[in-house]
This record gives sequence, structure tokens and C-alpha cells, in this order.
Amino acid sequence: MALFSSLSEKFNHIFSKLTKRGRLTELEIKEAMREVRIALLEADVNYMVAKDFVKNVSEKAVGDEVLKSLTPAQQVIKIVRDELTELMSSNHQKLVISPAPPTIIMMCGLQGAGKTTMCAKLGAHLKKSGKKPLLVACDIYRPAAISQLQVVGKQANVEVFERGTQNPVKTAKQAIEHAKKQGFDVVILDTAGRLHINEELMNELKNIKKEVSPTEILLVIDAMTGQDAVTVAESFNKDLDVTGFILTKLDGDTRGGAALSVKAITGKPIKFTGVGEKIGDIEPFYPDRIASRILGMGDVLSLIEKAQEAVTEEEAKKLEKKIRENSFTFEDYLVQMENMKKMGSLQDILQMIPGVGSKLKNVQIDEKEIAVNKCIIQSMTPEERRNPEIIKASRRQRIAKGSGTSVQQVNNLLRQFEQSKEMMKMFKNKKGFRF
Ligand SMILES: Nc1nc2c(ncn2[C@@H]2O[C@H](COP(=O)(O)OP(=O)(O)OP(=O)(O)O)[C@@H](O)[C@H]2O)c(=O)[nH]1
Ligand SMILES: [Mg+2]
Repeated sequence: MALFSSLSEKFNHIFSKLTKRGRLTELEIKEAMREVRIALLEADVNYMVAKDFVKNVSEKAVGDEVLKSLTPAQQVIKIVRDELTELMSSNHQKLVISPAPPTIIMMCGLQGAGKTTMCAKLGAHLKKSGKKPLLVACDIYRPAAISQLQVVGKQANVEVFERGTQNPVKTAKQAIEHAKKQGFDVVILDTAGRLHINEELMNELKNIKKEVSPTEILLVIDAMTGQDAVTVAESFNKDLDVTGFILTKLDGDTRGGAALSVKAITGKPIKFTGVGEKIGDIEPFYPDRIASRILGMGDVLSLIEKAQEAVTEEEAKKLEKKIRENSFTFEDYLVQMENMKKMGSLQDILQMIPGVGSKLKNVQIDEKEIAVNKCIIQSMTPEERRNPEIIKASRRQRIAKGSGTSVQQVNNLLRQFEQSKEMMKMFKNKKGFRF
């Protein structure tokens, strides 16, 4: 499911109407802004946030610069994008690393929000950047909580510290001592969940906070709960003065209400997002990239970063260049299919390509078909891979035979390849969009 796809689709609709019109009148902009407000409310964005947002955008959009411009729609889209970015941004966006190690991160949140999973994801993420994290089991109430942390810790290849059901404050303190002695530079505390905001458990969190002075207190909230997540965020923040949020299950959230509202309501930033159940499904939160994705401008930066994780930097740059230059051959196609497998689901990746996101809603990507295509490409000669236009009837027959497929399947692949090249050309020519 595409991230924020429903909101993205509505924005796309609103702005494509504007684009068709050429020069805009104040009235047309006002009408578009009314639609933007409705789209935001339907995305479950907080009422006040939506209202202020539209007010800010409108003030900027009905200025002379836009009205007199030759590309007013693009200007309006840019204003919306900047304002969306602003809405989610903070000067404290990045995870704070304590100058005196260990950095102590306390995770908290309601039951099932994704704390335990996120401890492991964050551990793995920090490990990649050269840190040595330690996970600490401070949830002593749910019977399987400790073993769950051990399981995900193992998947993430991060050590877990536990002292059974002894008082979690004591466990946290001992873990910090252990970290100092053993050279762990980040300590991540997995605390107990609560069904509702409950005074007893809240006092426990306050106690841990007082005793260990965490560098970061991160509240884990479930994106799929929309405005409820924002209410939870407000209330935890009031009691604990959290330093930021982690928005999980964004993979299941097509609306984006929590992502768009929480910073505006609480003043605290979202620092990370959870985008799936696997250990690698964590992304630092970059407001500008999210804004671009919402507006269907794709997220080329995240795409490149993902590619860099799976392939060398050089290869990733080549890919980006080829997409931009439209000089993509079947050889690249083959290499990319291998890389994409390492990068995760195709749908996630395609969604980051500008202009593709909102069009993808109903496209089903068939991994089996990809395997077939791979066989076909492997049956091509290097010359054919580079110059598919030379693949005429007799070559098609030979390729089909060599790959154990039919001529029709070969034709399909050739047609698909042509189509994707056409699509890439379209992005290239889409002037006025900058990212
Ligand atoms: N799709 C998806 N599922 C997630 C994500 N994060 C966590 N989950 C799932 O959500 C469920 C609850 O996750 P936990 O990490 O156990 O949540 P918790 O906050 O520790 O729960 P308690 O300890 O019971 O309070 C698990 O099934 C996770 O696999 C995410 O980003 N996307
Ligand atoms: Mg848990």
C-alpha cells in the first residue's frame, strides 16, 4: 500500500485541475484551497491544523508573484510543499546523541504501538551507523515481553540486557552501568505498554525518567489510529515532556493524519517511522521528503539511500543518472531486478519515483512475472540487451526457446520495457518540479 496514497491522490486531482488552467485568478486559488482543506480533513488531519495550514498557504498563494506568474500552479504546489514541510519540521529533528556516553533512549507508548519492535529496529539502525547499542527489558508485566525483546534483539543482532521481573528502575540503572563497563554507547529501554493512559504505569515512567535522565524520551504511536495517536501524544507529552515521537505502522496508513498533525499540536518532532514488520523497516523522518511524497513528487533521495544500502554508492548513482537520462537498457533492467530484491518490495520502491506514487494504487506487481522476465533477458545476447530494437521475429523465437517461454511472453516484456522508458521520459520532461 502506498504511503499516504489517498491524500496524495486527492492533492494530485486538485493540482492537476489548476495546472490545466494556466494563469490563475484569486478565486480559483481560493477554491483549490477549500479543496485542500477538505482533503486534509478527510486524511484525518487535526481540524485546527488543517485550518491554519490553508490560511498560511492562501496568504502566500494569492500574492502577485503567483498570480502574475506563467506557471502559477507549480508555484502554488511549491508553496503547499514548503508549508507541509514546515508543518512537520523542528530544529530537533535528529536523534540526540549524548556527548557523554551512553546515550539513553527511553521508549514508551500504549500497548501494541510497536515499542519492542522499534527498540530492535532502532538498535539495528544505530549499529549500521557505527554505534554499539544495548536493548534493555523494562517491561516486566506482560509475561512474554522479555523473550519477545530477546527474539527481536537477536534478529537485529543487538545485545539484550534483562533482570527478569525485578523493578524496572533498578534494571535500567544496572543496564547503564553494564553499558559503561562494556563500552555500549546507546542504551534503549523497552518499557511496558498500557491499554489506556494509566496513572500507575505513568508514574513508573516518570520514575525511570527521574532516575536515569534519558537523553531521549520517544513516544511510540501507531499511525493507523490517526487522531487518537495525536491525543495520546498530547497527553504523554504533558506528563513526561517527551523529546519526540516514533510513528509506526505507516505502511498501513494511507491517510497521514497523525504524521501531519502531531508536531503542530505538541511542538515535538517525529524522529523515526516504522514502515513494516521487519527489522529493516525503519526510516528517519525527513519532513521535506514526506511532503514531496505526499504531493506525488516522489522521493528520489530516499530511493537513492535505499539503493545505497543494497548496492554500492557508485551503482546507485548510475541508476539515478540512468533514470534521469532515460538511457536504461535490458542489462540495467537485469541488474536492477537483482538489486531491487535486496531493497525490499517493488511497490515501495516505485512509489518513491516522482509521478508514480499515486498512479500505483491499483497496480499489482507480480514477482513471478519478474522471474520469467529475468529468464528472457538472460537468453538475450549482450547486443540485444543494449539495443532491444534489433530483436525482430526470428530473434524473438530464439529467445523464447532459450528461456523456455513463449514468443508472446517475449513480446510482452519488450512492450513493457518500451513503456517504462516512455514513463521515465515523462518524468524527465516534467519541468517545474524540483526536488
Ligand atoms: N505493519 C507494521 N507492523 C508493525 C510495525 N511496528 C510494529 N508492528 C507490529 O505491531 C505489533 C505490536 O508490536 P510490539 O513491538 O510488540 O508493540 P509494543 O508496543 O511493544 O506492545 P506491548 O509491549 O504489548 O505494549 C507486532 O505484531 C508488530 O509486528 C510497523 O511499522 N508496521
Ligand atoms: Mg512491548
